[in-house]
Amino acid sequence: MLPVEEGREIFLKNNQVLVIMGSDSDWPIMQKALATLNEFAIGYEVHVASAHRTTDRALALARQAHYDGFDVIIAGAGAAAHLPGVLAAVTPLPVIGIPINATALQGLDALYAIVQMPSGIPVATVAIDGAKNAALLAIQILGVKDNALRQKLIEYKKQLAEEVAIKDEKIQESVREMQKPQNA
Ligand code: C2R
Repeated sequence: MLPVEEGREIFLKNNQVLVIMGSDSDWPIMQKALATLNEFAIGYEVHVASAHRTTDRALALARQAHYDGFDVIIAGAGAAAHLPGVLAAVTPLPVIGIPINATALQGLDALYAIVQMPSGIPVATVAIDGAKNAALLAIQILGVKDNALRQKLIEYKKQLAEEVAIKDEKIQESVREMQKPQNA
């Protein structure tokens, strides 16, 4: 049973992941997270909201998220990326931050802003533009209590390993080719 705060509505939407990006300019990168959530058939809702430009809206989304049935928040932002940390400040849900490469500092500004959270308010930070990993981490969090999803993750990792084995075989062929005597 979800905790009920006075005056707050509970409205379960059956979407497990709330995705927020600081601007629509983050969309090309953020789409990669959505593609991975689609691959695992995870329901999500997506919004543009900014801790700087639409502070009240960003706070409202984060404060409402667990009442709406979300389990994880993914937040992507570039530049002085305060968004993920501000969302994390007002939600009990885990927040995964994606530093977006959006300025002359090529994502380092966002990386530092997201990863260097003060003690007490963690944000799980993935690589610069690492939207796919953000989705995978969200799915792994959801998989903690969902055996079917965990099984899908096991299959996914097997598939990754098979792809590496195929790459290794191709490289072996190239190496054999290079090692053939030249003027045979
Ligand atoms: P524009 O392209 O709209 O100028 O945004 C966005 O995530 C984007 O990467 C440039 C960059 O600013 C970021 N942004 C933040 C925040 N709001 C927008 N870092 C925030 O509240 O942290």
